[in-house]
Amino acid sequence: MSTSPGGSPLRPQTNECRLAFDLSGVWLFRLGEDEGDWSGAVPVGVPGSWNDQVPGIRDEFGPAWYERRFELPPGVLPLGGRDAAIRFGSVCYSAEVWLNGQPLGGHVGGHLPFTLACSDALREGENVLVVRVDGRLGRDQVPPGLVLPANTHGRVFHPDVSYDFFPYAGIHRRVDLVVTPLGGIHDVLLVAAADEDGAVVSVTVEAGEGDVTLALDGEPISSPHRVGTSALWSPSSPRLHRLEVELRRGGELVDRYVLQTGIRTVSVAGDQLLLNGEPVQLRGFGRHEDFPVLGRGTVSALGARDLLLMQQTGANSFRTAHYPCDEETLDIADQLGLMVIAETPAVGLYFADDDTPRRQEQVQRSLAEMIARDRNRACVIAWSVANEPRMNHPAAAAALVELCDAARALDGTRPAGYATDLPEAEGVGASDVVFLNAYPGWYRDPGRLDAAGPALADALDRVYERYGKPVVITEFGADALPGSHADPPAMWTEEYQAELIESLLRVAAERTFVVGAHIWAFADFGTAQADHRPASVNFKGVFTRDRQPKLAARRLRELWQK
Ligand code: GCB
Repeated sequence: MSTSPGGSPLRPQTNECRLAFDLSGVWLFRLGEDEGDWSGAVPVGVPGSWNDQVPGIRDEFGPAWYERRFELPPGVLPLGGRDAAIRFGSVCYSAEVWLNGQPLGGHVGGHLPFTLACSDALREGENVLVVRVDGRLGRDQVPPGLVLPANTHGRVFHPDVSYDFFPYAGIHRRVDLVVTPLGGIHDVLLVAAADEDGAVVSVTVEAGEGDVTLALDGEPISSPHRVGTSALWSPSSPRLHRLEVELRRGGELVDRYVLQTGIRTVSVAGDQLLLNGEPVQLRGFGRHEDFPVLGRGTVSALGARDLLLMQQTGANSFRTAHYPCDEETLDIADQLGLMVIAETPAVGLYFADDDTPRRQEQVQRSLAEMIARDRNRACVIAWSVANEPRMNHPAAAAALVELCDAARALDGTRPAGYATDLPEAEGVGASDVVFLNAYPGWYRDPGRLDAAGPALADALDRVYERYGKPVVITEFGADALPGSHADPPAMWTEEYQAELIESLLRVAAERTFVVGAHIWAFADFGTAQADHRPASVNFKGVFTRDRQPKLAARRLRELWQK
């Protein structure tokens, strides 16, 4: 896992004991193998990918150098009984970091936070933070790039990725200087067990020496603690609570951490998915983090727009395809009551080369980092350990079973599984809920709106017959070029997309074991170049890349709002 002062996975926050000082803003940027001279550097925005921000370097993946100069807020130095660290929300793909010339360490893998201790490097006056970011593709990476054709889904992209989104590089999320008390609160875990009268909440705190006290919404509590049904989190009542943890030594307050969270349970019973013991149906989308200019850089305005549009459309859930999403987006999901399937960055896995062991180790690390980050999230109701792994190798099934087992070992309170386009392959039974990706009427029987429904029905019934488990259709859909129309509907038009989605949703609704349907995708998104991706965009969005509705969005509103 990430290096940090004591390795705490807690998200930074500011209160009388802790400081999170946002270093986002304008940084200096240059491409180059070595740090060299900064005279040719240009200003760039962080968070943000560099590819669509700096003209002319779309297909450059580094190494690149970032620099940020900052002065400390008052009272940071001398640190005294405190530790300082720099926390990065996500750097794609790997990072090495220096503060005032001192190496702090690094991290491999995007979409997840890492924290590097920097107490000895901080100084009064100007501090110089330098980050080397390497976004070059590689077969030992997750997701893998430069994959030989035998190990891909048969599509050729430039740049050479085997997955269907642009491999944006850069500092993609917030960067914070974090100051925390030495021997303070290291981790907090809240687990709920629901029954007819509400839930029993157990809070586990890992902290240095001293007395730990808990308060829920301002009232002192001890663990375990009972709450009534009205306290539970659900899409119709996304109640959030404020859990305050305090650590005192000799009566003195040493540390305080506030966890804003919902209380709810998720389980699988027979062919149903239960939230707080009640069957629940997921309606929603797969969502990429993608926007013009920003690339994969996250801003909370976009997270808010997306999730509010989802809710307005009548959706109650989404999958963070194909990597863990930004923490602020999860804050918004918690507040709106949207249920989230959180996915690792493991898209395009295959098992046929010497790089496989290193790649799998990286998946395991990302899975552990994602669960450490998100396990207190009410909105996160399931883990997806991978998307569409290639299953044509004898080692594949065991590797997927191992990943699902690892997710359950790290967090026994949520179902785990992986999204598959090969539901008959060995290993699919390792999923608690079968996550099925299927493209009838598009990749299969293209242009055949009449054939799509029966094909999906057949696929679903076979999956259920084989596994007897609940099924979420994690992907289905069609590309629609915005403004493109045809009567009768034809592929790539808004009519075709809307008709296909409507007919497949009908097939899903006829089956009680289908506990969810997520349309691919929420919005159009940037891809690498390919003959099936006009203008390097995947047009399966129900909203355009700038978040305007296509016909399908309006149709969904009618269907889902009922
Ligand atoms: C899939 C992939 C997704 C693609 C989608 C498509 O099966 O999981 O990453 O974007 O198909 O549109 O081809």
